[in-house]
Amino acid sequence: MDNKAIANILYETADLLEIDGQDSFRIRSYRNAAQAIENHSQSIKELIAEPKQVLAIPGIGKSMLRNLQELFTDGKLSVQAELLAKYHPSMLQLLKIQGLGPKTIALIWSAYKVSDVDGVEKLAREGKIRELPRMGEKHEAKLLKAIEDYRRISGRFLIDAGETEAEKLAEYLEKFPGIDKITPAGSLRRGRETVGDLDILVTGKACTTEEGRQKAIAYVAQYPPLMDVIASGDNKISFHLRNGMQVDVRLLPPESFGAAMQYFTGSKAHNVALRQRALKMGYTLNEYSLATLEGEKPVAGKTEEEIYAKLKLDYIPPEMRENLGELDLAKDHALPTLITQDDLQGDVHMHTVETDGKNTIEEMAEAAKARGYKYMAITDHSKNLAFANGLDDKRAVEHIARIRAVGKQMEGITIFAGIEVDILADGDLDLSDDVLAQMDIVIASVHSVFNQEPAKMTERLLKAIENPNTSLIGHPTGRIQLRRDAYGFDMHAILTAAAKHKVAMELNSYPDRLDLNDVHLRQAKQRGVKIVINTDSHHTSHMEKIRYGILQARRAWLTKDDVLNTLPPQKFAKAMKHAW
Ligand code: DGT
Ligand code: CA
Ligand code: CA
Ligand code: ZN
Repeated sequence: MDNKAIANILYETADLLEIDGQDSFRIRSYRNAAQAIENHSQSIKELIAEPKQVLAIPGIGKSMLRNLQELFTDGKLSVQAELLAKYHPSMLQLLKIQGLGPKTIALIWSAYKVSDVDGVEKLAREGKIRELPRMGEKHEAKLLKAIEDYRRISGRFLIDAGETEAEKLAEYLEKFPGIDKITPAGSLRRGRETVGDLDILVTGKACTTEEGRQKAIAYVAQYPPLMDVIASGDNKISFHLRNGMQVDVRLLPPESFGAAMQYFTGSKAHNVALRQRALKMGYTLNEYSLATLEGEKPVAGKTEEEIYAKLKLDYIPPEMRENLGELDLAKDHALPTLITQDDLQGDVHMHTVETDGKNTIEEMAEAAKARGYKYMAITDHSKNLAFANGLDDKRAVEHIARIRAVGKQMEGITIFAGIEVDILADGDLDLSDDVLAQMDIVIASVHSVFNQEPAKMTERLLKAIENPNTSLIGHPTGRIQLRRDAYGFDMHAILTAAAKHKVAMELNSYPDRLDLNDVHLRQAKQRGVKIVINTDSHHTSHMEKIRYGILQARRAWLTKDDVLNTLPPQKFAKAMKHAW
């Protein structure tokens, strides 16, 4: 459980206490603790063994400490569990609807005893919300719109949320005797930027008998974060987690595990093409095995590798399984060698306490070094981003000096001095040319005026690319997954200009950005545009998010050669000055 997860539970509990009409002092103590934990730079999980250190965090008193201790020993908070039992866990989803706060939810509950999204939607459609005190037709219409938005995005979750839930569930499943292998399949294994539901495959001795499976399924049904069971059968159980995510758990005998992995990893389009190939070769392929058409004699099924091999194909990495030509390449032994995390020699988009980051230059550099990077760059914001305390020319120059001084002292890693400079509405960069020219790396990004006409936005980005100081364009489309669409512009024109001026495009690995995405990365590669994979870390703990970027790069079939931060330090520095 990381700090963010703990903070979420405390925020939820505060909301539930408010719905329950408890005193404001108690509610505030939960919100304050949540905020303090969210922003605390050390992990509570590690601190919890030292109660004094936890108590030293402002906003955390003795009773909150007891809550945290309970959270780590029992995996839940009894205060929250009791409230959820009283109001039903579906209340947590209601709280996620924009503009529907604890006060209104409490009103709805006291009048109608309804605590779920479907129920509230029905009330609104029947005109029953407007009858509540201080509510009117306008509120009702707004609420319906908010429910619609919630439905539209709540069907999918960010890849890191999917991964976290899969890991938590695996930890729980591992404890069941006779289960010894637990693997996520589906879109999560293919590294898609968002996941619909989780597909978890389980095998072991317990999965080989009906009795064993029934016991295992009963165990899964006791999983604490489970909200409701959707369906349960002989070798499968589907359920919702309290956050609304659907999970399908399937129990397989070991001899079918590879076939099931192949089938449930998908994608559906890849599977259809693979099955056609199997049929042509005289086999049938399903989730249990690859078998001869005649006599149905299994010839492979224990591992995915043996299935692809029997079909005379090289092993296809999950990220490539979208039926975009990968089968032909596998047949001709021509699959690309996809980039891996180990190929990266540096991460060059990071913020520090000087603007809106949480750690110092030294702390970020130490963390980058600990990851084994040969180089890294500090790229704080420029003044246009006032709420982030962005740098003006003078502070930017002072900051470079500080970055270079730290670089001199540290051994084993090169620290580049850079900036993430705003691309202003007219395409000018936010700092003067001679300051930008002193930088090793200039990341130019759009952070404001997102709603320009596409033609205007294209012009704006072209101007930034043509600026001789620009090394790369940061998070080029500006989308925030499940929240904000990309701003409109002519991607083709931008990529063509980037190739011409040798300006790189960023693949920002932050899970809610993943920008450029897999589709755009493929277009960039086709036009010879080079990519830089970064994390945009605002905290040392963010650097591990690089793996989500790597997954997208692999989905776009990128190799080491397509990505500039696989180069050694000197060559990389030249590439940031348009020489590659
Ligand atoms: P998602 O959950 O929307 O993010 O995407 P997936 O790919 O995880 O899709 P899901 O959960 O519906 O199914 C998991 C995998 O099971 C899918 O990638 C391929 C396989 N599968 C599901 N339905 C079919 C089907 O009708 N035919 C075939 N051949 N495979 C299927
Ligand atoms: Ca799925
Ligand atoms: Ca599924
Ligand atoms: Zn940015």
